[in-house]
Amino acid sequence: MSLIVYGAPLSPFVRKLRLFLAEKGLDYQLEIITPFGQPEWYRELSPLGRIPALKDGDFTLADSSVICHYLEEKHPDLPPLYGSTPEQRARINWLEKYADYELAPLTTFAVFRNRVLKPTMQQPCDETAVQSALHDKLPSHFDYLEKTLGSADYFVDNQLSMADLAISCQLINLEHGGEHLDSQRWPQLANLFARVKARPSVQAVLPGELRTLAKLSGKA
Ligand SMILES: N[C@@H](CCC(=O)N[C@@H](CS)C(=O)NCC(=O)O)C(=O)O
Repeated sequence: MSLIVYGAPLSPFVRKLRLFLAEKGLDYQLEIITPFGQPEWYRELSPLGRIPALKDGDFTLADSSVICHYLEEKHPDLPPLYGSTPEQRARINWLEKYADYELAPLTTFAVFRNRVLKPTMQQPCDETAVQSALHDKLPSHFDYLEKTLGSADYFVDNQLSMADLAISCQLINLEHGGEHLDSQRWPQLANLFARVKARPSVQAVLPGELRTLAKLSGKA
């Protein structure tokens, strides 16, 4: 039976799961659930009401990282995205957590939410919070990531992993919020982001996201 992903395309956590599935070559159906005004039954799948959630036959699960770890273990025959040694796994888990818990509050919940989502809900954009995220908080995270990446093509042992996908997913929401990573200041990170964005897995979802974004902002 095919997998069902519940969520909405502009969420970085839903995107992370979709990229993971595409990179693994696993088929799935996307069933749209937005973060707001979810049906009551959705709480059975995602007790905190967050997206994404997954249905695999009778088995259901919430949280992008938990879901991806589950799928990684369930399909040991497919190319690993969480590394193949304890050291690689630990580095990848660290960087995924870094993206989800350090970058996301800034790129997604400050920049993207204020610039894109709030106006669609007739709420004012808190531009002070956006500017603070951009100028006071994000630069030190980008400095750390630039240094960690060094001259490698990918974050962990120079192979595509969840670390690259999770960080790129946050950078996509930054772009959806109308901002770009400064490639003069963080050239390695910008190159990695361009490399990940060019992958077929990302190209399969990004045009649809851009169309949704244009509709939300009244440009389509
Ligand atoms: N740790 C969760 C975070 C998921 C998350 O925060 N999703 C947001 C949308 S981007 C959401 O559903 N927010 C609704 C809420 O918190 O009520 C994961 O990785 O799946």
